[in-house]
Amino acid sequence: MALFDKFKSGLQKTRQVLNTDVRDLFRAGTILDEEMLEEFEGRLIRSDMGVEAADEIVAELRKKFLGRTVDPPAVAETVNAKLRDLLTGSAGTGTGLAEPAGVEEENPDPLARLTVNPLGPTVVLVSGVNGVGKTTSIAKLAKLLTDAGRTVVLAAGDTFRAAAVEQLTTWAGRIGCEIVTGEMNSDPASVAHRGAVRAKELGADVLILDTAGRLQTQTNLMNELAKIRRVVGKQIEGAPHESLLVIDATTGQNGLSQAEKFSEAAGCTGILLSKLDGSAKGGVVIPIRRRMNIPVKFVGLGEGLDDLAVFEPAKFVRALEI
Ligand SMILES: Nc1nc2c(ncn2[C@@H]2O[C@H](COP(=O)(O)OP(=O)(O)O)[C@@H](O)[C@H]2O)c(=O)[nH]1
Ligand SMILES: [Mg+2]
Repeated sequence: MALFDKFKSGLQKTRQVLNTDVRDLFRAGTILDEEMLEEFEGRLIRSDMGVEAADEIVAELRKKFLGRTVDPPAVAETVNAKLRDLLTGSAGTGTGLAEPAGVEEENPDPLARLTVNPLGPTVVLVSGVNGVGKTTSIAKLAKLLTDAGRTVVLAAGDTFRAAAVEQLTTWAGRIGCEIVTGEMNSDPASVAHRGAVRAKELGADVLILDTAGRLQTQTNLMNELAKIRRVVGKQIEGAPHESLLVIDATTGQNGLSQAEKFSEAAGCTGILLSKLDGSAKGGVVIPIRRRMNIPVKFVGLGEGLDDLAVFEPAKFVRALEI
């Protein structure tokens, strides 16, 4: 399936919520009233786009259409335009993040989405809480990079879970990339260290470090993450160049405060939003953009190896269009 179609089907539930609601609520020929707007706002909020964004969309509809005869395509277009604005415009915290706004390519180079080390392997540290999809997403990212002609080394730094190491080893075999593993319960920093050494030996483009799940309140585990950073930084100048925080889209807004704190504690530079497929909470991309100081760089669209896409706001909005 083409990437865009995957994107579209991944966002089907979110789109359905928006689409059905516009048609249900704003029927052709009726007069658009305050009650309709309130009902619509409630439904927007349920897509987890956040109260502020929902407010803005509804305010726009009120300004343009209140008390007038409903023209459903005009209503839909206003909602779409506002969504586009919220994701690609200067809305929100306005951090001036280097997000490709209007440019669209079928298959953008995944490496270009990372903060690249021009002098050697680019080191990507992946962290987040338990079960959000770190290990799976790492395999998918390795596949995406390999498909784009890059050489990748994986370091299986979740030494707590045998299953995580086995899982990643199997995927590495399928992708055809190297993997460095350690003994169960060994120091993940030593696995990261050996990964960095191996990546340099091979002249690899990218080293991706898996880590065990943790909460930002678990001081010893957060210190462990800091140690991993120090250790790879000694091997490779400036490493980790990219620190990706994995957020599970199905947790929607609930996961967000937690992610904000985690991101600050771990010095994250990008978000990988997993499990966007089948979640009706795709709207969560909007509050992520508003509240977090870092961009969404990749999105997970399923459990398979090919189910990861480079995140581009313009494409996201187009996939969401109602
Ligand atoms: N539907 C869906 N499931 C995913 C996605 N990413 C990961 N998963 C599933 O989430 C579960 C936990 O994934 P895992 O990578 O082990 O999480 P980790 O504990 O953060 O490493 C597994 O069942 C994965 O198949 C995704 O993008 N979509
Ligand atoms: Mg894992």
